[in-house]
Amino acid sequence: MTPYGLQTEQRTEPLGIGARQPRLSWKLRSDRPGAAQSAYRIIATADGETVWDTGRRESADTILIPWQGAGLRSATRYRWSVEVFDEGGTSTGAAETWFETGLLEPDEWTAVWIGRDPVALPPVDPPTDDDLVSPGPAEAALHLRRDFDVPEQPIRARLYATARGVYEPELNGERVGDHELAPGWTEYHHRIQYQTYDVTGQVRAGRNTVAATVADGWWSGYVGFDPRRPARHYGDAPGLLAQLVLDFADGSRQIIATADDWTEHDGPVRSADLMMGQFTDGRRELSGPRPVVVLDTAVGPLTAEPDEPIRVTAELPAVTVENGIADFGQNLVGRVRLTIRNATAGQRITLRHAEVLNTDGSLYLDNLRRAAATDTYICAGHEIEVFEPRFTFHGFRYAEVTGYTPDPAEVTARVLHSDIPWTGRFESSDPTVNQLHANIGWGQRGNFVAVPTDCPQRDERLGWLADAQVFAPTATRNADVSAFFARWMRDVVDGQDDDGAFRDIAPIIVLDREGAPAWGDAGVIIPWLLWRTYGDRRVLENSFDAMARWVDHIHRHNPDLLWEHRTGNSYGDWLQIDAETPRDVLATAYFAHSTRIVADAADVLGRPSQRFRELHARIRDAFVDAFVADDGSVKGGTQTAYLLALAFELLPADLVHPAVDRLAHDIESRGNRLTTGFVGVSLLCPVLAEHGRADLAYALLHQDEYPSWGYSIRHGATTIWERWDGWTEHGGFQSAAMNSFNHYSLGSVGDWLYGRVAGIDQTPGSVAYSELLLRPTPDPTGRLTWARAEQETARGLVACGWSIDDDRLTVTATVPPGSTAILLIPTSDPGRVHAAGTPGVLRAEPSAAGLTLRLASGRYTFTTPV
Ligand code: RAM
Repeated sequence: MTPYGLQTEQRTEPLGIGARQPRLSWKLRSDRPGAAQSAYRIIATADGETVWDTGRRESADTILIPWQGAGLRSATRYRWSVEVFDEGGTSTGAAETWFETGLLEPDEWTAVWIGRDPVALPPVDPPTDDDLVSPGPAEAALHLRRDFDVPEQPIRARLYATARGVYEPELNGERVGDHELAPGWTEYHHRIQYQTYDVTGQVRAGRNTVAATVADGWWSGYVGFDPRRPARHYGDAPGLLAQLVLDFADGSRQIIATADDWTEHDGPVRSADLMMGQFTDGRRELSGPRPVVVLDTAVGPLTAEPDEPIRVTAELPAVTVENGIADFGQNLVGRVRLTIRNATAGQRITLRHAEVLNTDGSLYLDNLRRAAATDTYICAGHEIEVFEPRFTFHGFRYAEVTGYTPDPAEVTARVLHSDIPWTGRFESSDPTVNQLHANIGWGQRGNFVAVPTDCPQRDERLGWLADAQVFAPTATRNADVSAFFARWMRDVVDGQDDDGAFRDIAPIIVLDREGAPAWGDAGVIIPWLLWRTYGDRRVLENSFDAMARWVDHIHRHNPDLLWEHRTGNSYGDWLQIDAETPRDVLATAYFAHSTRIVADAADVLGRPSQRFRELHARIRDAFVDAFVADDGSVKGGTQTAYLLALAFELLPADLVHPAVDRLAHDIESRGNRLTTGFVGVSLLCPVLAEHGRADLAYALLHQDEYPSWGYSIRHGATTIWERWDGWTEHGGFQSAAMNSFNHYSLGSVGDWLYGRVAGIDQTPGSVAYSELLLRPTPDPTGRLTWARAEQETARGLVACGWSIDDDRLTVTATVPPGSTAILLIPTSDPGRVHAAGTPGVLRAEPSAAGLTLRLASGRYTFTTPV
């Protein structure tokens, strides 16, 4: 049994953390059935000295163990190792890793914010209106720099930096780090993240130059659908804060920090905006120098970046370039890199981006609304020049290149997103189901850009809460989103208003109103999900008061327990198909759901839960009294009305079956078609499968008539569409006013692909997959003949899958050390499963549904007649 995947604060080897009591985790692997950790020993060192030694601790814990060593020092590299002891008490392996602290004390920042003096900006050579695609007075990106001398090469050099805007640092003309669009987007009024870069190899003896280019980004550019750039959302102009710390062999230290002795310039980047695009004049040298202005003396609410930054994670070469349009074969998020040969100086090349094409082969741009998504490059006239905009991003599959005819091999799409470690894999025998899974994954990549966004292409790209909460369970399957969501939860909590209302979006810009049912509820649902999935108690603790305040807020304004008042901009089951679920039904169901979660969270945290338990029981009663008839029908009668009542366990036991039958009848009477919108769809297949109708869940999965996932795939979708009818044979494109082809919400079925099709889930009381519930579900329609999934969970690798071959069912399962599993093998002949005597099988119980096995950790294969 060996430890691997060591993490500090849910990250691998993080540079520059801010936590004073970081939490340490490791995973375990073993081929031996029943392997489990009985004890561990952590030893941590800094500068060669031991700062923490737990000794041998009798404990099975492997997740998020809080630091209890010596108080952490700033800017210090800590190494730690863990040795693990198996269930027999034998030491079986060790592994080591490191983390490094950032600047832990605010007074360690000597840097001040600097920016451009608007008066000093010479009126020469501003871009003409014709040059600029963005309306409004876009300004050239700031270039800020300072020369400095060092006597010798430092033994250690770190750059701590951030921007109001988005920035890219440089040392001696070379790029520093691999962050994109740093510092990302947070609720800037509460917090701006700084980044830490190891630049030891980039500083040399003698003269050096530290510099950064800063563009508007989320700080002062266009964000959301409010074209307010001139008014700016956070501040008038971008700025930089940077501190380069050099340590020399003799123990001395030199600090070069942003101050009034830096200079300001503008260079090739004439304008850059996340929505509008970037205009670069390759002919331009740096202007200036001009003096900088100190923006203000306060350092501001800085925090260390707690999760992985945005990075370029993949490159996709163009599949074809026809009529000037490059097709990358995949709707993605990022930007184009173009290699240009033998251009003339002043030659103008324009790139426009689109997700889909019109029938005449031209770019379909209407759905971008005000996002110009256009990059322009004026060539310098070199033999070879490479253009890639750095301070913008687009959602696109196609890029139209005008002004130059590129070689397809020299047009590349560079994919960028928050670099959440990819941890999941799902595969099946059906290419359409695999394509659906791929589309869901691409939707996740493209919309996890600093915050979880609704869409990446139009003038919106906001952190919509409902989208995030319906998709979050799927997101946790595909990737380790623990640190990503924990960070965003701070924005959600910071956004809560004085009355206790969460909002529709976080960070808050453009919309400043109370959250709607299923939207605001994300503030309760996501911390609970992070606890359940990752065992992250801290995020639950940090969110709990806000969670309780949300439920109290709804209760206070709805004393009769039906959530009818203060529902914000109640969106209902957003983008459903001709099946309006009554808003009070949806809202009250969510009120009950959130209240129960708050009660459960209170129990976990050892806080009083009784008040919430009672409230939950009363909301349930009120729901049934108001909306449920004696025959099991639920007001509105929509699929989503039934799904909410069933998923949130609001119905009396005797009405569950009648309600399931009504739900099934509605689906069947439409020819196995769904009507669900964002809210209902996340519950659809899971509820059907849970209530014995896996046949219908699979029928919906395989449906390829409108509306269905299969329909979009049959029409070429490579991401999940915002709307079932984004494009239809009967109606063409939906209204361009709201028609994204890359929205993850309707992709929330991904959770069910892992959870039920392949079969990886956990029992209700399990935390971080401590007790697996493995329920591989062969396809009653017969279309799938096998499916399997793998997930790198917080404890280690979990896998489950099944295949049917010649009337024999084979089920495979992997249970990591420290976990146990309940595996349900669906067979009519439980007696013929060769399970007895298999090492690791703790118990076997036949039932009508098949054979239930209780398993210790290990790898298993079982075969049985179907
Ligand atoms: C749209 C967004 C988002 C949704 C809201 C209600 O504008 O794209 O997906 O949550 O509306």
